[in-house]
This record gives sequence, structure tokens and C-alpha cells, in this order.
Amino acid sequence: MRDDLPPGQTPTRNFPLFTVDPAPPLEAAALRLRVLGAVEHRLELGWEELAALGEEALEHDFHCVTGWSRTATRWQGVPLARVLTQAVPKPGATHALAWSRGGYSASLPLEDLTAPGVLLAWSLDGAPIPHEHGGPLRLVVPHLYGWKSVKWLAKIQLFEREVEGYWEMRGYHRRGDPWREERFG
Ligand SMILES: Nc1nc2c(c(=O)[nH]1)N[C@H]1C(S)=C(S)[C@@H](COP(=O)(O)O)O[C@H]1N2
Ligand SMILES: [Mo]
Repeated sequence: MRDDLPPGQTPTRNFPLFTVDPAPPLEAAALRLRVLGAVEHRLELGWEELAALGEEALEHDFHCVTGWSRTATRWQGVPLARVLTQAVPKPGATHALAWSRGGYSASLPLEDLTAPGVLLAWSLDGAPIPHEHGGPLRLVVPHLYGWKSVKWLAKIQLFEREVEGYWEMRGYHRRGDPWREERFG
């Protein structure tokens, strides 16, 4: 991990909350994650099936585009690449929307979703992810701004074209690399 921060970011050890789609809590046992769209095999995975894919740990700074960076944040979960390997993206698949249960979405190039370190996370700093931080399951895309790390993850939808999610429709960047300050446009 780099010990400096991307331009324009201020470190914090608090973990601020940022939510546009508050949703009621969900028991882990009731969780269903769907993978659909431009895939050869649609998937619907429950808790046990996700856990059976194995667990990886990650420590990374978490950068919100509004300027705070929650340093040295520890996550555990299954690499999303393993789930996508099961779903088999169609040859033309290039982008995806990650959807929350409440209708929030973020747009991601497929190669960013399959990058090392991208997790379907169930643990934050050594404990189950609290509801307000997106538990029981959230997406963590550590190398992009925080708005791509969708809380209360419910669905991954693949596309054969570029797509816009909640913030991309409102002028935020398609990719969102904090080191390049890809905030808008
Ligand atoms: N479902 C959902 N996921 C979301 C958001 C949201 O409003 N709804 N906000 C995003 C933004 S802008 C950031 S910075 C992070 C904040 O995560 P936190 O609330 O756990 O700090 O979640 C991202 N994922
Ligand atoms: Mo954010």
C-alpha cells in the first residue's frame, strides 16, 4: 500500500457514511446476489455459495470523491473475479452496473471489476460489515473512488456497451481513478 494519498484527499480514521438509498437491514442468510446481462450463465448466489468460493483479505485506503480518505481499511470477502469466472462474460461484454438493493448503481469497466483486490466483502476491520457500511455484502473496488464500492450489493449486470449509474448520470466520471483525479466527466 502507498503511504501517500491521491491529490486533494485528506486522511481520516473515522469512517464517514455516505448513503443516498437507505435500506432496511438484511440477514446474511436471506442474501441473494444475482449476476446477469451479457453473461453465458446467469447466477443467483446465496451466502453459502459465495463463502464456498473462498476468502481473501485486503488492506487499502478508501477514497471518497468529496475529499476524505479512510486510511488502512481492512476488508475480507470473495474476489469478484471468481464469481465472474462462473458467470462467463460474453465475448462482447465491456461494462457493468453494480446495483444495491435500494436502486443505487455504479458503472464500471469490466476490467476494473475483475482486477485483483476487487472483493464482494462481508468483513470490515475484522468484524461483519455493519449495516450502515453496506453489510451483509458490499462491493469494494479499492483502486477507484468510493462511489464505485456499492453498499448492500444485490446485482451485477453486464453490458456490451458503456453505461451510466447513479453518479455517472449526474456528471461523475465513468472510471474514477483517484490518482488521476477522475472526478467528473
Ligand atoms: N448503495 C450505496 N452504495 C454506496 C453509496 C450509496 O449512497 N448507496 N455511496 C457511495 C459513496 S459516494 C461512498 S464514498 C461510499 C461510502 O461508504 P460508507 O458509507 O461505508 O463510508 O459508498 C458508496 N456506495
Ligand atoms: Mo463518496
